[in-house]
Amino acid sequence: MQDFPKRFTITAALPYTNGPIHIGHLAGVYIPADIYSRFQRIQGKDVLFVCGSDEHGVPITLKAKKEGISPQEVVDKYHAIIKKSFQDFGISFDNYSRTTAKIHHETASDFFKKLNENGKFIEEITEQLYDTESKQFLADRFVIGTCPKCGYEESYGDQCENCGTSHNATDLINPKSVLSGNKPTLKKTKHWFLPLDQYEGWLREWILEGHRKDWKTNVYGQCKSWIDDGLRPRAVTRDLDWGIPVPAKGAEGKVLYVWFDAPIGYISATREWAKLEGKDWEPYWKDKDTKLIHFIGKDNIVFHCIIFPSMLKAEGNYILPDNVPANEFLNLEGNKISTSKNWAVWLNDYLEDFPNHQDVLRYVLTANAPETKDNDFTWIDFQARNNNELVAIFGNFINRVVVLTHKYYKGIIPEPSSISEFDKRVLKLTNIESISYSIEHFRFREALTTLMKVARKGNEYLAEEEPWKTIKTDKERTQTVIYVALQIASSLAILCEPFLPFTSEKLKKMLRFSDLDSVLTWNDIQTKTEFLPPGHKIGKGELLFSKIEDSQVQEQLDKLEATKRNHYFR
Ligand code: B3M
Ligand code: ZN
Repeated sequence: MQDFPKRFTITAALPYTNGPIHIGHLAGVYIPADIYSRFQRIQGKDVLFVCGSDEHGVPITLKAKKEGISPQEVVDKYHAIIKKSFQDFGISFDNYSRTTAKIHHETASDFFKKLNENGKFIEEITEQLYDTESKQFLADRFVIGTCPKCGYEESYGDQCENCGTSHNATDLINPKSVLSGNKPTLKKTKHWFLPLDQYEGWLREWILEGHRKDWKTNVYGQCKSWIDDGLRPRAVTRDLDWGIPVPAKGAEGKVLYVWFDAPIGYISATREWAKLEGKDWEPYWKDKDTKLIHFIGKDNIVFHCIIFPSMLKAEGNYILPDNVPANEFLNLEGNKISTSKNWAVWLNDYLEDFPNHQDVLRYVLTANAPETKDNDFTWIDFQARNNNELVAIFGNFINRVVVLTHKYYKGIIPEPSSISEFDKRVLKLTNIESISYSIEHFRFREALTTLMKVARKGNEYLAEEEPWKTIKTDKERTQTVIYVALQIASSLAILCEPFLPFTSEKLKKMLRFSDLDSVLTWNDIQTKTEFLPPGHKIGKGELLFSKIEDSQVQEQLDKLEATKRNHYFR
């Protein structure tokens, strides 16, 4: 086994706690992160996979205002819903924390203090946008205006959702208060700035020279464009009352910018986990033998590739991300997913309509993942992939093997007579190197396609060998064929774990892996061709997947139509 890296710290973007999560979140961030984490774990790597709720920032405040409740009530409500959705879908976090946790407030405060004490900030009184009617400074999502880089007219104060650029609110052309609709005035206030311009040379070397080959082209390209445009100091404090109080003199009434505290949330989640587990958190963030990987959506690239690494660099003791495999966006039935327009498939709703169908969604979202470009989720495609791939190929193959084993051999693996060259080739077809390679390079769609090829081969093998016919004419050959097919079924049980954990679990139970002398691992697939020995008894078959009917698809389409009538064209 490889020695490097010694361990993995894998993070998935902290979701804003202002609503439940939807398929776009799952497809872009959490499924890829989970596949990667599960894959590294089953290879015996030391993996820490963390996430948590992002509970500060303007989106929360706005939601609280809208619902007439306090920000704390908002985050308590959605933290519980989001946490449950992740559990329901088998996202295997080692810790799911939250940024209102005490340990996070301490960690983020200490981080700020250290940078402040070491002179890493510029303190400056500048003019900021102010809403005289609401008596409030306007930063981040409190203000929209035209993006100075791309001309998009609804850019937020801190970031343009269209081109991904991050800017200062005062850079917006024609700014407008989200609270009153008024044109803001300017008012003087003091803030702490991280002088990103001082990190430009270093960023250029670290990213543009150091990661030209291994970072995804979309990620690399965005970083290059921002660095080439020139970086400027960015305020890391805000005049708001919801957030982590700025631990400095003269900072009363100010809080840390949400994008300053949120990524530190990865560190707090690690510390919280270590405390619970009685472990040391520091190697996961400070040891050079640790690979740090951030899974995010494309709108978070600037924060994870430029700002957070600059903060880590300023602190001085931390490792930097080895890779930031950001995905593009998933659309729904041809339109951009939108929380405010309710144009989404919410995970909690999905499970009500499709109970126990977690793996189906995981499958479809991986097969259709927006890895290199935006992609579209449609219910017709969902149904087709379930019925034509999961049911007709994977499920059908497993079902046939299990049923035939029971029918001909009372569920006991038969002794193969002679294994032909053809059988040997079939047994070698698990393509594990190729699946591993794809996962290691964050190409999860490709990995899943290869996995399905194994199931397809299994199906074809049975169709060609026709054991249901040979049982009458050639008993010995039939034994070999069923034996070989059972080995393929076993390798599928292991190989599908990162992608379809619930199916893997069911299949392992069906094949009674727990009765084997030793635990089968991912690496066994590489080195062995026999996983279930002759004489091993398997359990009763149960259907892994079931057909999705036209009426179920229609129901979902009707729901979306209703949403369109209610919100979309308003
Ligand atoms: N909450 C943005 C988002 O949900 C933000 C991610 C934080 S990761 C440190 O898109
Ligand atoms: Zn823009």
